[in-house]
Amino acid sequence: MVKKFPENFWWGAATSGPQSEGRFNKQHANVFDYWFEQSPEEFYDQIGPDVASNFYNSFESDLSMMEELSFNSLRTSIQWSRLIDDFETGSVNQDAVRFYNEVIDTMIQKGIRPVMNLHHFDIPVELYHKYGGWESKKVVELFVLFAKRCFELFGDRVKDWFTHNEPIVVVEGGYLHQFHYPKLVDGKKAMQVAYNLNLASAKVIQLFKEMTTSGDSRIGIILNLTPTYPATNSAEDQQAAHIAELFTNRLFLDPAIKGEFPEELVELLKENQVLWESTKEELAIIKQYTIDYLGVNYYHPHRVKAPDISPNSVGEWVPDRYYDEYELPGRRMNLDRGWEIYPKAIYDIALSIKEHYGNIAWFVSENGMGISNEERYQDETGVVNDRYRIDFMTEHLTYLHQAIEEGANCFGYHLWTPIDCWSWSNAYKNRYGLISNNIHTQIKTIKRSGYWFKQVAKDNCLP
Ligand code: BGP
Repeated sequence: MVKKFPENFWWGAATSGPQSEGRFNKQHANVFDYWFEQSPEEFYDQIGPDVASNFYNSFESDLSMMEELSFNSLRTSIQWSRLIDDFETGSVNQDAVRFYNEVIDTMIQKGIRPVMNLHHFDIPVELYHKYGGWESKKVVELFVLFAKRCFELFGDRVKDWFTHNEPIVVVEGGYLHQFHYPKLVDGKKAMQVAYNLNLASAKVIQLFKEMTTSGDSRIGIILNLTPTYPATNSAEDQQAAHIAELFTNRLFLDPAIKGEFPEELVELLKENQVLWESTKEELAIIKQYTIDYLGVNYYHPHRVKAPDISPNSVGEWVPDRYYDEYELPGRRMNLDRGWEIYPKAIYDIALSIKEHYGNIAWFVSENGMGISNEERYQDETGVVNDRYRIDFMTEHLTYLHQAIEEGANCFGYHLWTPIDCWSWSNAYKNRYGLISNNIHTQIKTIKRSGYWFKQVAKDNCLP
């Protein structure tokens, strides 16, 4: 059977400012720029974000390659630390305005819909040092000011906006598991950061609604959803999965779509004295200003079992005390990234959005496979023969197609990522692109998966 996708389906890919642009002409450092300056040895091969994939200098030819691959849309982000000169007044940097204007205009000229995100793990480090970053409500206000500048400057041409990418990663990486700056383990701070990120998103949506008069502009949030599967059907394992689901997915999904935090989660945080500080006025904003549509990043499932040690044990309170990770015997793994490959989860996500979240419009905003040493798969002409990535996309898209046939309201698929790019502390270890990037010469070459993607996007159909 031919697997045709809905009309006007978004075909394209996602990247972010901090991972693609490079630090050229950037006045301020974000937390990752700073972390690399302080401790380059903590980054794979000691490669930092200085050049990234050189998008700042080569966006025209990069976008031409994406046009060649039949992209009709591309998501990237505007860097707060590039656009704004003075965070308190919101004065803008003219070079950055010129750069983002040119990028947006070039995308439109090439028939590539610009999809813009505002925060992709890249808070300016100055705001961390001065105010404690996302722990502070002052920073929430400054983020709204940054968003205001973005809407004023680019809102005439950019119709698709997102407030955050994967905010739970800021919480987990920065405040629970130490893989993002500031690398703390502090449950109380983590929960305040989670609340403030939700508040920031709602406040930006409020501003957007006040500023936008035309009906064709939309705003949402991008969440990485990791469906949680219990190891067994025992009541204990199911309860562990239920709590994991509250923390990893519903902490952001419920306020974004339903305008409120799950009651059970709030109770649990209260009992443990780690509930965030909120006001009635803020909660009213979160209630009223929910998203128009949702971006879902999906990479891997989450499998859990009841914890070996009692959740009531002493020590720093962290959400992980309610569940242990569980390795399903025989699971398929991408060993390079250490993530399980489980395409059916994309179907489960789609049906869960349909059943529990009012079938809100959504798209796959990231999905992808990071592989190291891809040079080993180059053929004699230098093209990376990445059959595994084609299989990966085929399997995920097949499940997505099935869900759409069953009524899922999904309007697009973006792969992570168009061109191999810099990836946080893993730097250039794992490659995800449809286009390879030689990091020494910055020469870019379409991979076999790129040609495959081109055909799929053109036909709006799986082969
Ligand atoms: C997502 C992020 C991206 C990207 C991707 C790949 O979580 O939104 O920025 O990095 O994951 O993951 P990684 O780079 O960690 O391999």
